[in-house]
Amino acid sequence: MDYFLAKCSEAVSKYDTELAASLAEEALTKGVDPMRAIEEGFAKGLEKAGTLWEEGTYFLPELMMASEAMKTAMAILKPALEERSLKMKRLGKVVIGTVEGDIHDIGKSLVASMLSAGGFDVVDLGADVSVENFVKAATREEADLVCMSALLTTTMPAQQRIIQAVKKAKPRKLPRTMIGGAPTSDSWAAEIGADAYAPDAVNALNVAKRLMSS
Ligand code: B12
Repeated sequence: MDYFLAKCSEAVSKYDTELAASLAEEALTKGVDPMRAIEEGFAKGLEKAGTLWEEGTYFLPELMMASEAMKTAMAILKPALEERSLKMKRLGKVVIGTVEGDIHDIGKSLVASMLSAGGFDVVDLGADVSVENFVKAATREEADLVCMSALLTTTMPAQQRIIQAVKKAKPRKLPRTMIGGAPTSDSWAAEIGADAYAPDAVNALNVAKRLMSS
């Protein structure tokens, strides 16, 4: 298993999209937990590609190709995650997106998949989502929870603007709010009035469940 997960990681870090796709298919036929294949396999490869980029070994095109390999694998595994979700008790409705000015969507998509696999109905707004579109979707969907991802220090303040705008819009049902993304933290959540922060997809599901029951 560890060898298989290491191969998944390497396919992404060496930006081999074809191999990543065939390993994702293999994970399905072998019955590997799709979330495990993503978190302990493919995502580790992206982390490695990120480190190589930070060191100056990789350039942006290589990092983008590694991201594509990761996304291809995730797309193949997604139906298996959704199938698992259908069997679960519904926990609430989530609106999720990456904030405006920020195109990093891999972590956000992972959180969306995890929440969906855990029994939430998830409306994924994508990346670079304006404050206005977050508010519109939260109101339209009567969301229980609004989740905001930011990967850049320069885009973190948009999380605060969204929280304020959602409150100001006074939707019929005021949703709870959860933030995440590498530069964010518990203390940032407290500072901007978010109900919660989670460091990764697994914790995001646990925290979201807790928010729904409190
Ligand atoms: C892949 C990547 C890219 C890809 C993105 C592809 C895509 N479609 O997403 C590309 C190449 C396009 C890219 C572009 C840029 N990037 Co970039 N990128 C990364 C990298 C290497 C990995 C991010 C990633 O996907 N990680 C894997 C996922 C699974 O992890 P994650 O995103 O952290 O998500 C997890 C948690 O944070 C959490 N989480 C995430 N969202 C949410 C939301 C909620 C609600 C919750 C609860 C939890 C949660 O759960 C996730 C799963 O466990 C990071 C470095 C790093 N180590 O983070 C830099 C990084 C984020 N990028 C960086 C930069 C500077 C840029 C660019 C400005 C570069 C440039 N000069 O053009 C542009 C930005 C463009 C823009 N306007 O957004 C910097 C940001 C620095 C900063 N602090 O501001 C980083 C940190 C690299 C660095 N050290 O310099 N990037």
